[in-house]
Amino acid sequence: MNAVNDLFWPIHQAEVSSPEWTEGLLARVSKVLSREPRLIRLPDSPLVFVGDTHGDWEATKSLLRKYWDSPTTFVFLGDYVDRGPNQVENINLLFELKCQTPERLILLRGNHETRSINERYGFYSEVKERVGGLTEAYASSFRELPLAAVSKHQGIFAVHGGIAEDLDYIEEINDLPREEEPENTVTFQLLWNDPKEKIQGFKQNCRGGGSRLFGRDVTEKFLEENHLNLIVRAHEVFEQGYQEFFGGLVISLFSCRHYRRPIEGKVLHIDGDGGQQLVSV
Ligand SMILES: [Mn+2]
Repeated sequence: MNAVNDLFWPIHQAEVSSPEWTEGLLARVSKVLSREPRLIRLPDSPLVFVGDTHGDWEATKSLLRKYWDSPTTFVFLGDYVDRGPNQVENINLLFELKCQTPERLILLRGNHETRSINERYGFYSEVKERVGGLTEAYASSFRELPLAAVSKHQGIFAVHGGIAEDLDYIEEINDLPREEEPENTVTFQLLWNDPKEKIQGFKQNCRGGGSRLFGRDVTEKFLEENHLNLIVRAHEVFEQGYQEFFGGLVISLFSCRHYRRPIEGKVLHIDGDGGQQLVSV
């Protein structure tokens, strides 16, 4: 296995943000991602789940360094770009590592890995300024990102937003189309939905666009029918970096440390015996 410093070497070079290098990287990663199913089956190794990073590549690097030398599989829950200080570095670093070690690093899609959102929240301005006209190439690579992951061994379902109204069994995720703009309602809701205490079923979400809030009853039903016991998701800012819902059936993570205000970013480490530990970034 490569030492982590070797893996980081290209990202320290000025040319990492050159249009030529980035263009090649995006072509390589698209090919790697296109071979992955929409629903990733996680290995029985220890796992570390990472919430939104939004351009906080210092957080990303520090996490990779912390767990790289242990046999840990990294599951990033999406939202790598927009808003933060080093968006191109953050996504390019993760994409380079994905190409080099595809099994160790699972990169799920967040709602920010979408053209219409990148046009509004800063990523495309950074891309145009730093790496030229590669917005189309980023959009094509984002289309290939898997939508969810499952650890049958640990009973964990991982997704950026949450469960979706018309999704009964997780295997159905493998039939969802690869779309640059998530128009399929199940795909959209996997990327956009939020858990909410004290509601029943699915309700309208103020995020709009067809996104929904989901309550405890539908969460319990989903977990039971899929023989799972925990949903790990991201997508919402919490100052302490995480929030539990429904008595611990859902854990929400936020792993970047500046998001309009300082945040204590957290990740969730699951050891081989299922022990859960929330760790500061
Ligand atoms: Mn999000």
